[in-house]
Amino acid sequence: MEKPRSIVILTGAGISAESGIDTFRDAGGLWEQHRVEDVATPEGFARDPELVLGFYDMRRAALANVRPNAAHEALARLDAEFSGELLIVTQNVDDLHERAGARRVLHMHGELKSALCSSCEMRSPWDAPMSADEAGARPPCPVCQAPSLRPDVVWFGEMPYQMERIYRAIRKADLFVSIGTSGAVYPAAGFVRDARDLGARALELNLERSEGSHWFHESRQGRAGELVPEWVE
Ligand code: BJW
Repeated sequence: MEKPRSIVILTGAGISAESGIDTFRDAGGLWEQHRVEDVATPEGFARDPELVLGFYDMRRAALANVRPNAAHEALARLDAEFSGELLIVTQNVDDLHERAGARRVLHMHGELKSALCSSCEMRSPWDAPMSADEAGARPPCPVCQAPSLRPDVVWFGEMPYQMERIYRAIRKADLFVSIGTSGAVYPAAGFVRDARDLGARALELNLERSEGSHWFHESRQGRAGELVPEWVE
C-alpha cells in the first residue's frame, strides 16, 4: 500500500505479555485465576471492595518489576518518527507504552496508576495501595478527601474513555493495526469493522488468529516482540 497518512493502532494484553504481565484469556491468564464478575464489574466492587482493591493493588505493584519490550519500543520509535497522524489506543492499564517513550497514547480502559473518586468523580495520579490499612481506613481522595477511591479502570458495563476521540481518529485512518488482543471485548473488538467500512487497510499482529481475524485484510501470527519491530522497520 502507499505510505499511510493516518494510523490507528489498537493494543491489548498480548503486547505486554513478553514483559511478564499476564494476559486475560490465555491459559493461566487473569480470568483463570480470578472470576471476572468478582473483580471487573461495578457489581463485584459493590459486593466486595477489598477483594477488588487488593486485585488492582497487586497488579499496580507488579508494574515496578516489569519493563517495556521490543514491541513497545518499536511503537515508540514509530510515534517519534511518523509525521502523519497517529494514535495508539491501548486497552491496557499498564504504563509500558509511555515508559518506552510513546506520546500519542490513549488508555481506553483506564490506568492502574490512576485513582477515580466515586464522590467527586476526579481522576488523580496514584501509585500506592488503595485497600484499607490495618485500622480499616481507606486512603482519602487527594481532591475532596472522601474515602471513596476506586481503581480508575473501565469494568464491564461501563463506558470506555474517550470514545469520541477514538472514532474521530478511526474515521481519518487509512491504516488500522491491531496488536495482541483477542477481539473478545467490545467496543474495541468492533474498531476493525468501523475502520474497514471507512476505507482503512486493516492489519492484525497477534500470537494466534483472534476472534475477529477474518475482518482484517492481513493477519500475521507470532510474538509481538518480533512482529511489531519487523512491521515498524
Ligand atoms: C500475544 C502474545 C504475544 C499473547 N505476542 N500476542 C455482547 C455483544 C457485544 C458486546 C457485549 C455483549 N455483552 C456485553 C457486551 C459489552 C461488554 C463486552 O464486550 N463483553 C464481551 C465479554 C462480549 N463490553 C463492555 O461492557 C464495555 N463497555 C461498553 O460496551 O459500554 C457501552 C458502549 C456502547 C457503545 C459504544 C461504547 C460503549 C467495557 C469493557 C471493559 C473491559 N474491561 C477489562 C478490564 C479493564 C481493567 C483491567 O485491566 O483489569 O479490560 S476486561 C479485559 O479485557 C481488559 C482488557 O483490556 C480487555 C481485552 O482483553 P485483551 O487485551 O484482548 O486480552 P486477552 O487476554 O483477551 O487477549 C490477549 C491476546 O494476546 C490473545 O489473542 C493472545 O493470543 C495474544 N498474545 N501473548 C502477541 N507475546
